[in-house]
Amino acid sequence: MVLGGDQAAAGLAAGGTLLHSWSAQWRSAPESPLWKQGDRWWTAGEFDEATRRAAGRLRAAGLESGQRVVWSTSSSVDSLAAHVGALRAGLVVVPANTAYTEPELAHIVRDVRASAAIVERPDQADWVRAASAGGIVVTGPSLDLPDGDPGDLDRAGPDDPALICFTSGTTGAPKGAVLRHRNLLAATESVTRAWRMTPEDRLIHCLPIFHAHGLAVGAYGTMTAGGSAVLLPGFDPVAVVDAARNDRASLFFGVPTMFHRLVGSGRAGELSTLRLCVSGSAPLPADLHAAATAAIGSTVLERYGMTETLMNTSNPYEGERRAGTVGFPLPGVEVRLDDSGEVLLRGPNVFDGYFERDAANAEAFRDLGDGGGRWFATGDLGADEDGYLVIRGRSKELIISGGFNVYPTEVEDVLLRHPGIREVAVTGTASEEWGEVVTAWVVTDGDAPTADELRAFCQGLLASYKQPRLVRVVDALPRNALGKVVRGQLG
Ligand code: MCA
Ligand code: AMP
Repeated sequence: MVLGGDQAAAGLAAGGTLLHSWSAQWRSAPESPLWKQGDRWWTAGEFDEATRRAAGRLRAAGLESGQRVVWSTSSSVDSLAAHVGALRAGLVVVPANTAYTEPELAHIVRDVRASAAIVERPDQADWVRAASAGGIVVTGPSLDLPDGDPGDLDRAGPDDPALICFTSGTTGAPKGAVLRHRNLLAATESVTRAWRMTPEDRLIHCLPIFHAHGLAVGAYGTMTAGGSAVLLPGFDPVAVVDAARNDRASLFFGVPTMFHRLVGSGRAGELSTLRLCVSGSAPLPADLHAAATAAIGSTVLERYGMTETLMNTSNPYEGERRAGTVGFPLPGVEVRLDDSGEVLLRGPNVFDGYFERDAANAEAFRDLGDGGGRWFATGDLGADEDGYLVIRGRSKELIISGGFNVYPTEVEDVLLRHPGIREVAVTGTASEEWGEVVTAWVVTDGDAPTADELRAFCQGLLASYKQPRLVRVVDALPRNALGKVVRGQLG
C-alpha cells in the first residue's frame, strides 16, 4: 500500500528556511502578540530583538556555525529566544529532556562534541562541564553572557543541520537524529496547512519544548502561522481551561495522558470554545478518544509523528476524524506498508540519518528500487483502514509512557547492576492514565526488591519516567532457541 506523496501538488515552499519565514513575519507585524508567559505578553518584535541579542551573545562567546549547542530547559520565552537565536547564528541545537540524569546528559554532550550548553540547573551545568573535553560555553536560558554583534543572521540553508534530536530509534544506545532546515520547514508547513493555522490562532502550549511535539509542532507551528501561544510551565488541567477562557485560546495540542487527566478533571467542557484539540506522541485509545470528544464537545484530532520524521499523518481537519486511526499522510509525505506491515516513510520531512552512525543508518533506510529515493523504516506496524492509517503496534521494543519513550534495554542495563537481581526483562504494562507503565520482570537470588527500592536504586542513573513502576518476580525469563529473552511472552 502506498498513501499520499505529491509534494508539488501540496504546494510546499521549497528553498527557504523557517528562519526566513519567521523573520519576515516579525518584521511585517512587530506588534502582534507572540508568547504569553505568566501575565506578560511578548510581541513578535520583542521576540525578534531577543533572538538577535541571543545570537550576538552566542557569537561573542566564540561559537561558530555548525557547532552543537545542547539545550535542556523547561518552557520559557528566554529559552525559546536562546533556541531561535542559536539557529539564527547557524548553530545546531541539541534538545535534551530536563529529567535526564548525569549519565544520560553526558552521553549526549560527548556524542555531539558540544561546544555549548544552555541548561537551567547548577547540577546540569556541572555534568556538562565534566562530560566535555574543556572549553565548553555553559550558560542558562537567559544567556547571561556579554553582548556581541549578531552580524549576519539566518545564513543557514535548507540542507544545513538545524537540530540533533536524541532517540534510541529502533535499536541501541540513544543516537542523534539530524534534522535539517528543510525538514523543519516541510514538517511545520504541512501541519500548519493541514490544521488551517492562521495568525488568529492562539495555542495553549503545555508540552515540554525539548521534544519535537512541543518544539516543532507547538512552538515552530505557532511562529510559522504568525499566531500566538500561552506558554505554560507544564500540564495542569486548571491552567489549561483558564487559558482557554481568559486568553481566548483556539488550539490545544497534547499527549493522551493529558486528555485522560482533562476528562478526569471534570472541566474539559470548558475547552468547547477551542477550534481544535490535537492528540499525538502515543496511541489515543478509541474509548479515551470518545470520552475526550464527548467531554470537550468537539472531535479530538489524532495525528502520528516521530522524532526522525516530525509529523507524518493526520486525521482530516474537515471530514471524518476516525478514532483508533492516525488519518492520512500529511502533504508531501509518502506512507507505505511493507509485507510485514511495517510503516515506511518518505518525504521532505524525513531526516537523512543519525549523527555519525553509519551502521544504524544502513539499517534504518531501505531502497525499494522504485526510483523515488530511500524509505525510512519506522519500527511501527500499521494497517490501511479505508485509506486511514492505523498503528497496530511496534516491531521496535519501545515503551511509551505519558508520551515519553523508554527503551527496555536501557532500563535493564541499569537494573542488572542491582545486587539482588540475577536476570531482568523490562516491558510496558497497559495503563489508562499513562498508556503504558514500565514493568520490571526479575529473577532474584533472595528477597525481591520492591518497585520503590528499584526506583531508589535508579536515582541518578535513569530519568524518573524510565524507572519501573511495577515489579513482577518470575522463576525464569522466557527465552527463544538462541537464548534471547522474548519480552512479548511476559505478562
Ligand atoms: C512524569 N513522570 C512520568 C512521566 N512524566 N512517569 C512516567 N511517564 C511519564 N511520561 C513522573 C514524574 O517525574 C514523577 O516522578 C511522577 O511521574 C508523577 O509526575 P506527575 O506530576 O504526575 O507528571 P507530570 O509532571 O504532570 O507529567 C505528565 C505529563 C508529561 C504532563 C503527561 O509526562 C508530559 O509532558 N508528557 C509529554 C511528553 C512529550 O512531549 N512527548 C513528545 C515526544 P517522581 O514521583 O519520581 O518524581 S514524541 C514526539 O515528539 C513525536 C514527534 C510525536 O509524535 O509527538
Ligand atoms: P519519538 O521517537 O519520541 O518521536 O516517538 C515516536 C513514536 O511514537 C512513533 O514511532 C510511534 O511509535 C509513536 N507515536 C506517535 N504518535 C502516535 C500515535 N498517534 N499513535 C500511535 N503511536 C504514536
